[in-house]
Amino acid sequence: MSEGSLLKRLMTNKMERRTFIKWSGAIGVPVIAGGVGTKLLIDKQKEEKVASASDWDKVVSTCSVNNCGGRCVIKAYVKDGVVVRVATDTQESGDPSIPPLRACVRGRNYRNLLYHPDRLKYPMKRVGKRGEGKFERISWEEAVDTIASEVKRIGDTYGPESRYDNYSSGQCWGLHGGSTAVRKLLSVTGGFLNFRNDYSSGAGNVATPYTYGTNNSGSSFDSLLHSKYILLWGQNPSEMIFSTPYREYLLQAKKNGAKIVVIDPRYTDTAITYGDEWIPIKPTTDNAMMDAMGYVIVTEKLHDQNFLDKYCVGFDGDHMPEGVAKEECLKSYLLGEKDGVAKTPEWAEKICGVPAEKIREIARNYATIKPAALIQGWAAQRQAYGEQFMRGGAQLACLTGNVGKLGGWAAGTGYWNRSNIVYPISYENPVKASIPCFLWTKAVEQGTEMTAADGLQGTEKLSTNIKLIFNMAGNMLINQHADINKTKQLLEDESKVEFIVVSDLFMTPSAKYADIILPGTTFFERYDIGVPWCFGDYVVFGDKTIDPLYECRDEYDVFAEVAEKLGVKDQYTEGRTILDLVKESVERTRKELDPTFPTFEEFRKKGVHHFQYDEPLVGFKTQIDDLENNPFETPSGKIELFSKTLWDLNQHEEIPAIAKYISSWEGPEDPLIEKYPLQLISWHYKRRCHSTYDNMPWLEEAAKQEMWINPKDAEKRGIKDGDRAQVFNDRGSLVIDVKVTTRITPGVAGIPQGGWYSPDKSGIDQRGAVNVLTSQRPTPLAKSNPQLTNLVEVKKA
Ligand SMILES: Nc1nc2c(c(=O)[nH]1)N[C@H]1C(S)=C(S)[C@@H](COP(=O)(O)OP(=O)(O)OC[C@H]3O[C@@H](n4cnc5c(=O)[nH]c(N)nc54)[C@H](O)[C@@H]3O)O[C@H]1N2
Ligand SMILES: Nc1nc2c(c(=O)[nH]1)N[C@H]1C(S)=C(S)[C@@H](COP(=O)(O)OP(=O)(O)OC[C@H]3O[C@@H](n4cnc5c(=O)[nH]c(N)nc54)[C@H](O)[C@@H]3O)O[C@H]1N2
Ligand SMILES: [Mo]
Repeated sequence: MSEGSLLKRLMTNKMERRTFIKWSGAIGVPVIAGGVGTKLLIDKQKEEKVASASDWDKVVSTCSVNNCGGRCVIKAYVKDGVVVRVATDTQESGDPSIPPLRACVRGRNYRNLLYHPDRLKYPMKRVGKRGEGKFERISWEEAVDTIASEVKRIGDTYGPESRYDNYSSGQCWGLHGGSTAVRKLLSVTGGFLNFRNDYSSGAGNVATPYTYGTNNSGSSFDSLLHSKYILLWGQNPSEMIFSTPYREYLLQAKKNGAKIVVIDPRYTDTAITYGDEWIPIKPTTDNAMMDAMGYVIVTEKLHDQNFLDKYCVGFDGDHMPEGVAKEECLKSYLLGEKDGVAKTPEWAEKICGVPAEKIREIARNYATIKPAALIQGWAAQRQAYGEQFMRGGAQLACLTGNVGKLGGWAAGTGYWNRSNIVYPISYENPVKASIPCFLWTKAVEQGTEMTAADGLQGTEKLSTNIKLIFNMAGNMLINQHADINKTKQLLEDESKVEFIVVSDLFMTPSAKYADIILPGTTFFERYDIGVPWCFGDYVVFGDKTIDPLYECRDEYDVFAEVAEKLGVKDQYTEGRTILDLVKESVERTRKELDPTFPTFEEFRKKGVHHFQYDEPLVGFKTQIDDLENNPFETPSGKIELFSKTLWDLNQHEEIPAIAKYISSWEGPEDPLIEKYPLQLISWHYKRRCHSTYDNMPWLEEAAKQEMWINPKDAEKRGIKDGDRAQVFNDRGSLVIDVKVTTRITPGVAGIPQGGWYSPDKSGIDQRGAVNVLTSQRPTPLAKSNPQLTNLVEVKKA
């Protein structure tokens, strides 16, 4: 089928879903779309003829820039302008230092994304009440005109602080997503209210630097080949992709004989695949176990006193900052010298549920089997007191002297960048004010009342509440932010936010709250460069595989037209197209950063560029090797187990100077547990990237949207495996299928995050959109999202 006839059929809107699926499987290689069972698939494969090179015209290397930590190679097989097949990187180099950049189940689904019959096809404007979901097709001209006039009107009426680009991560690992584009536009037309931080590791991002002076703790994953003991604390790389090659290194580490222990309320795919042991724990209580491990390590004299003396502030009374009493030190806290509570394993067991003897064993192993890597996931810091979790892990790494050592790991949040390229779009926002990203709803409601205590920076007061929101490739307006019901009410009031622009590929729950919807392109339909997360030492070329379908357009180009209407096109584009941006990035990277970086054409042909590093990156090695010349970036120049800066905030109950267990609201010790007896967590599911791909039946088959609860909790409620259940608290209610399984700790319910909010007439969500149950109360220090701290009750639906 030629591109022309495909487009024609897609555009007539007459193609039924079934016809479409049939068609999309018609060329050469089997394609699986909605509702095809595995058995059927196998039978079908037998019948298919083997694909051969004559079935396609070219193979193009490209890359998604969604917000998952991996960045894999996608090979698109194109025939007559149609992507007929996708494959991935299968190159087995035999060199464990360069594992192949293989796509996961989501990556193998990308053709279903590109040709999904529900793609947004043209710009639309809202015609019903906001949130009602009624829209009318408009021309691009009207869309551009409306946006230009609203950007101007709202800026003129309320000032630039009224304009906001919401956190959104659907396109954030490339050069030119919608957010980058709109921020440039707003910058050259007066500015916009900034946000800081993210929803991923927000508490950790702020907390870890109080210990280490930076968030760049941790080491590159190839260093695990040297580890003898690996503690994956709330980390689940089998499902949650942090880095594409991570799992290969973990596997290799296991083969090398490293013992791997997983601490998680769920018996995860990671625990099954790599774990020698699974330690179930109650959510929000990790710091109790950490404290008890510290107690064991110190009382059994397994701690590295030399390391603590030389590199750290605050371990014992002899190493305290001036002006602070000796008994405020970490050791004194662990031994209970001041509060009378020794942080024994028996003390911790009552809180976190991990048997005291097991805590002892893990503490001893972690302190004696060296080098040992304690790697922390981020879910346990998406909790009410998430700051403590991140600093608590770092504290253990220091007690055992595992920092700065090959095969060790400094714990903490753990970023590091090994894939430096030049980002060609830069802008200077004339507005200096910024809010923590999680508090955007507060800035809509009470922006002018916000103060430094709410994390407002760059100004003492905001002159206005948020009045205009751009939400580019994100589902944060509704789905991914906490407390959906509260947010809905806020956005439905058209006198508050006066204008909302959403760009997306689908009519998501957030898109329904738009005033103007822009139909975006997928990565197949544009040029880009994909950059991996933490420690990824490569970049992937994002080749434009086909022209945009329907009337879909890149945000960069749309805002260029808006800029033209506002008379600032040159400032906005600086004369560059998207292709120019990619070329500029390549050329400037070669010139400014890495002369071995390929030329544009070479990069395009190779698809991937690996940066060369002679050895693994070991976090803080330079400081540990030579502290005098390389102090830590903390006020004292040392690792601050005790932070004088935090101490001086004088909020010791919720923001202590040393990391410690704080009994959490909506945790197991909150009296509210009488009414809502289950702790509800969510996790990042293998079948989605957040909410992205929730509408893909093929992936639903790979991993279904369902809630895990333990047989003990199910039995009490008369719930059987496969039943539908209602989950509720004071904030909301949802209905979801239940998986009854011993893979989750009793007292805990788990729902994979990212299901699309789908309320029935009475407002009860039918898809398991977990954020109808979550809270907007921020963490104390970072003002970040505690979206995993929730108490709920469950009943049979
Ligand atoms: N309860 C709970 N809530 C959470 C979390 C949790 O663990 N639990 N996790 C939080 C975290 S860590 C994060 S990062 C956020 C993520 O939240 P978001 O940043 O909102 O991420 P997504 O839900 O993936 O939304 C991305 C949107 O971009 C669209 N999109 C994808 N590709 C493109 C493209 O090329 N062009 C355009 N125009 N659109 C595109 C997708 O269709 C999707 O609607 O959620 C947070 N929310
Ligand atoms: N497949 C896939 N990969 C992704 C993403 C995705 O949506 N899908 N999203 C990406 C993004 S933006 C992010 S920020 C990261 C998220 O990375 P993380 O935040 O690390 O991932 P999660 O899956 O939320 O949580 C990891 C594990 O922590 C467990 N956990 C939950 N609460 C607690 C607790 O209180 N204590 C302990 N010890 N464990 C707990 C969960 O059961 C889960 O198995 O993943 C990235 N990778
Ligand atoms: Mo995230």
